[in-house]
Amino acid sequence: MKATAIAPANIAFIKYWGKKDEALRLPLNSSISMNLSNAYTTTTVEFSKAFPQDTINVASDTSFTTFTHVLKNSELRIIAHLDRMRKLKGTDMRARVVTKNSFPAGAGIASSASGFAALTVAAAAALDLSVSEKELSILARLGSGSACRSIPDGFVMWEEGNSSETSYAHSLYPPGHWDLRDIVAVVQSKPKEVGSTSGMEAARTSPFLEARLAAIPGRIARVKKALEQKDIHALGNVIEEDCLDMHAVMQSQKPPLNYLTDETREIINAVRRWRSGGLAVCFTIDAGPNVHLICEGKDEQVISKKASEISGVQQIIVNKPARGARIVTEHLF
Ligand code: 2P0
Repeated sequence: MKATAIAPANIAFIKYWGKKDEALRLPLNSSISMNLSNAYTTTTVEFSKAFPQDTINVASDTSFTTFTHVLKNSELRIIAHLDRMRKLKGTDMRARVVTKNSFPAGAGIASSASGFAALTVAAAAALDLSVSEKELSILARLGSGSACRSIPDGFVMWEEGNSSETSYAHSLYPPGHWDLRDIVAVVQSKPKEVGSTSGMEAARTSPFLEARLAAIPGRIARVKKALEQKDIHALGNVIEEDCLDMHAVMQSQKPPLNYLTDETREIINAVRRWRSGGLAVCFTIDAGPNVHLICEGKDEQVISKKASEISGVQQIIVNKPARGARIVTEHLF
């Protein structure tokens, strides 16, 4: 009753910010993302009648560190997710979970998408549940919304739906469809003060929310067309528009939420300069100050070099489009 899964983080081209049902994690809008090859979580889950309680460990390269009280919230979310999986199987067996991220803790890359996708797939296999990709995506969504997008391969669309059964992600294109890059310019590695779950609870207090939601269907169509035609300029226009609108919503919420720093703005300005100079690159930013630079594979080296030369950029992580969550044979314990 032991299984291990690996799942990628993903970067959203059309963002998820705000829920129409907090408990079911039903989003206010559909979103589109790309799975990331160099930012993933590996998770081993074992269920046994012999375990008196659930134990959750985060593996680092040299040791296993049990979650401390600081991470109590994450631990409770993980146990609630194990409860969901147990209920499906009709068992009360406790679990041992060991999880490890490919990216350093606090690299500023959200780990809830890759984390809950890997946990879902590993737990389903360990319990020998027979579930489809769609059902895995729905289950992952209940753990963390964006995790549903880390289940299918490559370029992925999360259909908002209007019930738990209709809100799930599916692949638009496999990873090999378009040789894109997401070059993450890390400017801050400390954990964010306001997490996405609590941050987006106030989305409805922004006067700009309705305007953004009204624009989403048109943007979804534009991203789909840009992906189909592999048009980096069209893709860049729409993803920057949606990213800046999401941050306008965040900044006009009550209380306001500002994730952008001087370093973030400096990189945005640099991207605009590079583009004026003829480079095909655009930016997108999640709930944190780090900037994701989206470009085609042929421009990876020049853009990575330029980004690493900006003062304040501590680290560069280069990602290609990746497969979704999958079972692997090598266990963490
Ligand atoms: C996204 N984010 O679409 C957006 C962009 C953050 C900014 O999905 O409450 O951690 O667990 O469903 O999945 C982060 O949201 O929130 C997120 P929950 P989640 O990638």
